Amino acid sequence: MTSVKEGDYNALREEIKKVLKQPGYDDGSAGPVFVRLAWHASGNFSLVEHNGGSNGAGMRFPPESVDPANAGLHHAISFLIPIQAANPWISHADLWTLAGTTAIQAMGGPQIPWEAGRSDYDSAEAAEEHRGVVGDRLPDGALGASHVREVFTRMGFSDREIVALSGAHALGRCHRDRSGFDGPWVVNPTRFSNQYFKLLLRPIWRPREWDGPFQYEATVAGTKLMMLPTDMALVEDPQFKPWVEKYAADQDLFFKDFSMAFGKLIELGVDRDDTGFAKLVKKSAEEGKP
Ligand code: ZEM
Repeated sequence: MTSVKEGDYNALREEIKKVLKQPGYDDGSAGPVFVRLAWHASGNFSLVEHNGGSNGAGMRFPPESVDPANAGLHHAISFLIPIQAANPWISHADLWTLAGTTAIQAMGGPQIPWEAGRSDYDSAEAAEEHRGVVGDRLPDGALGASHVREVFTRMGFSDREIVALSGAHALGRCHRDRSGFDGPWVVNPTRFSNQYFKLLLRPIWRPREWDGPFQYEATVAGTKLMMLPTDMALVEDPQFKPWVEKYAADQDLFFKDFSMAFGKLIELGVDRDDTGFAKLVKKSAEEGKP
C-alpha cells in the first residue's frame, strides 16, 4: 500500500479503488460490503438521544463488533486496514465512510458529498457510547413498513429519503452465514443503478419455499433474485410506493436523491466545526425531527 500526502483525500480515493477488485470474494468486488460498512457505521444514530452515528468507528470493538446485525462487515474492515496502516493520519471512521462513497461512484453511481473530520474512539469510549442505548437501532429485514419508517425517522429521514437510500440494494447480496437471507437483489450486483426499483414493481415475486427466513424470490434472465420483507414494504406502503415509481422511471432523480441522502447518512453523529455540508445536513435533520 502506498502512503499518500497527509490530507490528500483524492489520492486516498485512488488507494480505495485499488482494493475494490477482490477476485474470489463474492462477486469479485469489495464495493458492496464497503457501502454496507458505511451504512451500518452511520445507521445507529438517534436524533432524539443524539448518539450513535459514523463518528468513532466503534465497530472495531464490542459491542458493535459482535452485534449479529454487523455480521460479515469484518471483511470490509479488513480490506481497508492496509490503507489505514499506510496512512495513519486518516481515522478509521473517515476511511470507512470515504470507502463507501468511493465504491458507489466507482460502481457507476453518483458522486456523494463527503467531508473529513471524524475521530476514532478507543474501546472504552466505544463501550460507553453504546451503553444501553445504541443496540437494536438497525432495521430488521424480516419486518414491515412501519418498522422501516420508525427506524429511519429516528435517524431523521423522510419517506422520500428512505426509499432513495433503499436503492443501495442494487448492490451486493445476502449471505446465509451473515443475515440468514440469501441471494442478490439484481442481476448485476456490482453496478449501481435504479434496477432495484424496476424489479420491485414487477409482479414476479413469490415467497421462497426453503428452510431459511421468509423472503421473496424470482428468476430474471436465468438468475435467482431476492427481496426482503422490508424491500417489499416499499411497494406495499402507499406513501413509499410513489417514490419507488419515480425512481424506477427516472434514474437521474434517483442518483440525485441518493447522493444527498447518503451524504446526510454518513454525517449523522459527526460533531465538528460546522461548515458547509455538515451544517446543511444538521439543519435538515433538525427540521425532520419527529
Ligand atoms: Zn441493506 N441489507 N438493509 N442497506 N445492504 C443487506 C445487505 C446490504 C437491510 C437489511 O436487512 C440488509 C440499507 C437498508 C437496509 C446494503 C446497503 C444498505 C443484507 C444482507 C440485509 C439482511 C446482509 C448479508 O447477509 O450479508 C434493511 C432491513 C434495510 C432497511 C430497511 C441501506 C439504507 C443501505 C445503504 C444505503 C448493501 C450495499 C448490502 C450488500 C452487502 C454485501 O455484502 O454484499
